[in-house]
Amino acid sequence: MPTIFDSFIEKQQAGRKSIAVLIDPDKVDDGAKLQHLINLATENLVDYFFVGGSLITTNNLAEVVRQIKKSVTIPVVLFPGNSIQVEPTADAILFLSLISGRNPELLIGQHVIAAPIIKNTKLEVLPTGYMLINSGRITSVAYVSNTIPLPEDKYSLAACTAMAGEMLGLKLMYLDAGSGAENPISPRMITAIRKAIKAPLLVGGGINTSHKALAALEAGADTIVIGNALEKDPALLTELADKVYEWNQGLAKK
Ligand code: 1GP
Repeated sequence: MPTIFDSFIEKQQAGRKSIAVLIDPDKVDDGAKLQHLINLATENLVDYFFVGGSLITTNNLAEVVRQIKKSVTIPVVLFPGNSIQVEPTADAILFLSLISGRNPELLIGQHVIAAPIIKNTKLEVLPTGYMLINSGRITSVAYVSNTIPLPEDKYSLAACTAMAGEMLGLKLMYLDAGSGAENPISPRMITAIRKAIKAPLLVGGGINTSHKALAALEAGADTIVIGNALEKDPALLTELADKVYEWNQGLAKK
């Protein structure tokens, strides 16, 4: 049976772009709101749900995963902010190493704590290089992770960071400007990293218009991750999905 990693590779090899909807359990305060988003994601043939956040205060991670899984077959991938965000009923976990930072806890420390717990689950482990790129102001993830994001105009530094992550065996690369970022990651930065590595490239943070989504795809992103904007305007998902669909049909202006 193909794994979730296989699905990233297959899409990448076919030149198909994908969408991941990020659900921050702290921001879905009621089941109806979450259900609306789940239904929209299904209608729009979204590829993945990512679930997690820098800080979860509501203790509802398991409930969010349960509600998604009972409604749809879209894979649920954990996007953990720390080692306690391991929910065995999800399908996979982004095993994130925060390679843009120099906080050993997020390079290897939390992983040691989480490894034996994950080992006892059926979660598919997706070794992922996680790179924070400066977006103009301090984001929650930069603050909570106690790391300095890569400067947004240091293309070579970012490319070498991604390259090193890939050489260390990381299978996916996730470039993040941080949830609700003022500015998404620039196309120039995405292209610099795209040229440096072969791994599927996930890009998120501050993508709140279809124009920004398309710019990220054109620059070389394989998967765009959308969270914050949908919490405010779930209907935006249809617009974004249309762009990805057009791209995948070869209709998008290049
Ligand atoms: C954040 O990349 C994700 O870690 C998504 O960002 O919430 O800004 O869409 P947004």
